[in-house]
Amino acid sequence: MAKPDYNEATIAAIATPPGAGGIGIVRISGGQASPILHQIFIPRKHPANFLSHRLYYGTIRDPRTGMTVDEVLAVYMAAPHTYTREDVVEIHCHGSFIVLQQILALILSFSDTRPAESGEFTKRAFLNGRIDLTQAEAVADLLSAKTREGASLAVAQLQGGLQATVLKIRDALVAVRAIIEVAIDFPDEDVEILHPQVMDQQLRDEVISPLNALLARVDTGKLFRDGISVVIIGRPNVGKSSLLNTLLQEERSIVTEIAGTTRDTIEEYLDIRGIPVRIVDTAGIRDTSETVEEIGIQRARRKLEEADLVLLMVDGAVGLQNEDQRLYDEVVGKKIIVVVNKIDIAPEQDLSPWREAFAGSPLVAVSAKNQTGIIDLEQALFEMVTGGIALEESSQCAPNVRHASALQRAVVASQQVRQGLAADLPPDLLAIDLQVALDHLADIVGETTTEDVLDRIFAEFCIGK
Ligand SMILES: Nc1nc2c(ncn2[C@@H]2O[C@H](COP(=O)(O)OP(=O)(O)OP(=O)(O)O)[C@@H](O)[C@H]2O)c(=O)[nH]1
Ligand SMILES: [Mg+2]
Repeated sequence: MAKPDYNEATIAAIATPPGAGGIGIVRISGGQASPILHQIFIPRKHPANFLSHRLYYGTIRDPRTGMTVDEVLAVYMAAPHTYTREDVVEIHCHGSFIVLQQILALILSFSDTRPAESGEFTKRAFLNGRIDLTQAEAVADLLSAKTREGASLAVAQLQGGLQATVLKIRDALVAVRAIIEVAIDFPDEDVEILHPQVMDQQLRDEVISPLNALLARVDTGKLFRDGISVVIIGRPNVGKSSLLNTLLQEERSIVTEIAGTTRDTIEEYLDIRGIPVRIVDTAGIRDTSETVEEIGIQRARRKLEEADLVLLMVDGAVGLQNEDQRLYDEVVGKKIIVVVNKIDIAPEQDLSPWREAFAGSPLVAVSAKNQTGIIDLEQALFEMVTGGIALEESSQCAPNVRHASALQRAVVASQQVRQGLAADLPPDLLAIDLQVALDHLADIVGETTTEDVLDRIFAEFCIGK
């Protein structure tokens, strides 16, 4: 991959989120960082030169008007021991959007300086070789993590967990390639250079099996990173909104004894044992001639289509209705948990009729009103989406979808090398498939990744990171 002329312009951006805050930070990276600091920052005590990685107290002043913009703390960090490996300056000012904008505008008024694109600081860290692509992706994952577990996965990857695993597999492939290259260079050698069984075993144990182990963790990664969408459906008045409120521990949805209370879909976010869950309360489904209610029911059905998991709620107090059965038949094929609600006033505590009606789906009895059975419900949900594997057991490496497709291709190519060995193919043909496998691994860490893929990855970042 050719390195673009990234180091030409100095970039600057506000690194803290919009809105008022105690402190706001403007960040500069590139060759102009230090000269700009010298021109706009007046330290309280005048050092001849800023020492690297020291915080200085002073004011930001517009050199053309002499106007003071803010009292700040400023730090100059000399390359290469910085986030981007370029000279970096950070100005910590008061967290006022106006002040931040003024300081940024002042910086951008210097020549060879431009606003940073989204993720551009991290992109420079990657292009300048401080981090690999999996680590750059981990930065984005960390910033958007919705649960502690999601964040811990991202941190492990940021610290090179995935990179180290991939590079170890690559070393094993390189070792196999070295033997094949000797065989190519000395075709007439009497001694047998290729030991097909040994190489086959090496490929199986040190390449394909660890690649498959990584692939097995893709779903776990996706689950804890992206989360799932859960929809509560059921007849009117069974207690769907009450369940939403209980799960959220807040009176989010309106609850009344009138059937048809919820008209629109209501979406909220939950953390269920580390899984980010988007939960949707819907209008009770029934035949109705009422226009607003009918639109609400259509929306409920649409949400149902997008859902990863359905909580089908039934009313334990009134018993099984034909409509419950019809709804179940409608969603069958999806991940379903049947929630028997109002167990506190159910005439019958025996759940077997319900189990019979909804055989094949886990069933939990709750009282949304009294908040009982909720832990069981969360447990059933967790088991259904994780298959019961906790995050710790599934290790700290969790490839994303981009990694997964490269890993998959590397497995296919490595299998082809094994088949070639079995068929006694000449070493130069074996070398071709080996190279394909190596290229896919290089793609994961970002050595051969194309510009448009990089652009897509960094476009997902926020400005200032
Ligand atoms: N005894 C008892 N009553 C409950 C329970 N859950 C809900 N209710 C009551 O049932 C009625 C309907 O509750 P909602 O949560 O509004 O039901 P819904 O399914 O959202 O109803 P719609 O929005 O009309 O579809 C209210 O009077 C609740 O207080 C429960 O676990 N036990
Ligand atoms: Mg409701």
